[in-house]
Amino acid sequence: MDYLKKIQDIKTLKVQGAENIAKTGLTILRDFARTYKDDDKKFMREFLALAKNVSSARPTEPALRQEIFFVTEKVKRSKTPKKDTIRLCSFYIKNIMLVKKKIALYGSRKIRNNDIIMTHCHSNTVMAIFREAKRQGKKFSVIVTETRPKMQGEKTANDLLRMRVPFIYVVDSAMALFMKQATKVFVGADALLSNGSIVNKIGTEATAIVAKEFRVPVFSAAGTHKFDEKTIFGFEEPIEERDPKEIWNNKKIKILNPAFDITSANYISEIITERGVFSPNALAAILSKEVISNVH
Ligand code: RUB
Repeated sequence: MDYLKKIQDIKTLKVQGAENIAKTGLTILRDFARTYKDDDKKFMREFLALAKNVSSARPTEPALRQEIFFVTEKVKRSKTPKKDTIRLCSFYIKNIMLVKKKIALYGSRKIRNNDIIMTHCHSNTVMAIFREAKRQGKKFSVIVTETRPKMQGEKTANDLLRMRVPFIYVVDSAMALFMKQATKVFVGADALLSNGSIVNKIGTEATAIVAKEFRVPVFSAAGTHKFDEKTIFGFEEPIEERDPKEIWNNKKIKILNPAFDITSANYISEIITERGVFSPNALAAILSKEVISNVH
């Protein structure tokens, strides 16, 4: 496997969405251990360097960082590091799938017949909820925003086509217009913060503010491994700044291209996790308390 190419795929969004990114990160480490031929000491050195490299491939991805941290901390203390890397990575990859399955079930309970659900970007977790609701025979439709500049809305549209869920596809700037028809908003999240905010694709904040204005409830679907513990201790979640060329290849003007924005807890009705459905503030309090009791 070409590890640098795989890391590059994460950086260039060939691999997209927090869940896929975390799974790919773990797969890189697992395959590295599977094919490594030298002794354990050398393995450990190269493994830790690779893990660091993978972990920082997308700055706004606590799930990726967290999963890799779980593995590296255990491997550092292991007597059979190669074997344990393979075992741990496989375990966490499976766990990510299990988390998604539970969220799909809980999230599907929020969907009613005739719902018109707006979604932004492409979230594997939201797609799993839609798939489950469809499997249960619920009749709903979706409003998909195109999600400039990388048009992840196209991925959402293609998934919905395959699922045979009816949808319309609109430009991002039509979001407020179509919000008047929506009954719910479903989005994913890249990071959950200690103050109850979520970090998700740029445009999520505006969508949630407009939804509140029209009294449309906003649900974010995310595993608790996306909780960024560092935010409890005052660290800010880094917001990834991407290449301006993704928007317009024009060196004469200053173009800013933040990939994500932060939506305050005020604009989110509930967060759907594998441990249940919570108000953003309740979830942040529960997860923060767990971290704090481990630290002190
Ligand atoms: C993707 C994005 C998704 C979240 C959640 O951004 O913002 O909504 O990552 O996805 P990008 P998932 O395309 O820049 O990675 O539910 O799949 O974890």
